[in-house]
Amino acid sequence: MTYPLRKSDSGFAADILDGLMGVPKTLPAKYFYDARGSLLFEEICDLPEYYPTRVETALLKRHAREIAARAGEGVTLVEFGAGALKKVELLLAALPVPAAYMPIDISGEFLESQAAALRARRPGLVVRPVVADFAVADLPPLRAGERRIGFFPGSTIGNFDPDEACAFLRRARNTLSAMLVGVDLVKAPHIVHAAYNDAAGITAAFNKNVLLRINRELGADFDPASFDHYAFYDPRLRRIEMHLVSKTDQRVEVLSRGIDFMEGEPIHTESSYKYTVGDFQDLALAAGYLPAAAFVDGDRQFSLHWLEP
Ligand code: AVJ
Repeated sequence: MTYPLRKSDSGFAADILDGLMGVPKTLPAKYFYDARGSLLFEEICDLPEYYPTRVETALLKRHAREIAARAGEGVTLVEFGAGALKKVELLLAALPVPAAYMPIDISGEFLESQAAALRARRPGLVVRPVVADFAVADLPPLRAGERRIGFFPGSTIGNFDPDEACAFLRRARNTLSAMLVGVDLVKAPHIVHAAYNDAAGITAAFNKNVLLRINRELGADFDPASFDHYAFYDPRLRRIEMHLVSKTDQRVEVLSRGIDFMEGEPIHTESSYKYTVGDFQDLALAAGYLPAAAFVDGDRQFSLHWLEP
């Protein structure tokens, strides 16, 4: 069962071709999340090197009461890029009345199964999953008296360039009463680097999964073994860049077009921006919000921002 906003993914083929025929080659990060990609991301969240999930979870637990008090009673919760629906339970535990919960995620099969599991765990909760790209999904207008809280954890906002992040926040603002955003903080490069270069190779498998998806859905013939996972932190741009780098000169068929790679040529698959608390508050201000509260862990690794429109 799905809710009103299902968007078709007919844009997949066009987006992939666009990205692979561009100079330099790119692929949109949202396409990591097919069923397998969503599972691999869940594995990433449990990796010893991947600190964001653990630190944000601890922050949500520690500040759940204050967040719930700010949220208020009888609210609707809308989560952007909801994944496994785990973090929201930390909020639901503290919210006065179990409110309706609308998780939005692009990974349809995964979202439906996670929603079923959440309903089983919390029989009283109204769960309305929306299979959509949250960056373009239009939320229904706020009804009179409705209080709707946006929840955007995981530093997924870091996948946008700062101007896109600002535009997303500005657009969401009309349909929300407040917004809780998780933002990864600027820190020592080696810590960030390790989080995207785990010893077990799960992040590499996650990165290469997009090639397998293109093979399956577009009849392409990528050999993932002929690409290297390459992720590095750029301290000037304050972002991780993930790439898939061709190990050889090769031609790949995608939708009966030949895509040529030179040895060492990258496909840029993801950027993950890090912010200082002040810089993110400035971004929120530029998007028209009042950054009313910021919660930060003792090691200053991660932040949660309470924004009011
Ligand atoms: C889901 C976007 C928050 O950028 O850290 C994890 C995705 N990529 N490891 C991130 C990701 C590589 C993750 N977000």
